[in-house]
Amino acid sequence: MSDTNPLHDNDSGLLVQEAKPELKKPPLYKVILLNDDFTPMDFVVEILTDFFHMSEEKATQVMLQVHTQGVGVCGTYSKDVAETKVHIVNEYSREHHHPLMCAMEEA
Ligand code: TYC
Repeated sequence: MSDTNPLHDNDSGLLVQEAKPELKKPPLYKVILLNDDFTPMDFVVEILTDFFHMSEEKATQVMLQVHTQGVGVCGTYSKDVAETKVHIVNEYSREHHHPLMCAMEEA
């Protein structure tokens, strides 16, 4: 009976290395907001509704989480999307003269 195992090269008897499947998924990143003493609460809620598509209620919850715990998660994204969100939010805050800080960390 002939050998049909793809790991065996039937002519030479040498093993043929199969390509390993690529198992690793690209990492995801959490976009986070940091608390400060100066940014108005309404402005933070506006950021969360407008840039992270949260309802007013969810945005208020997340804003209060940041206000009381120091940090809160706006969402989880691919690296490119997270970098863009961080950039846009920080630019928008600077334009409005608020010290709000948005950052990202690997999920
Ligand atoms: N601590 C701010 C205040 O009392 C409100 C605030 C919430 C600021 C969340 C930043 O990411 C933040 N006005």
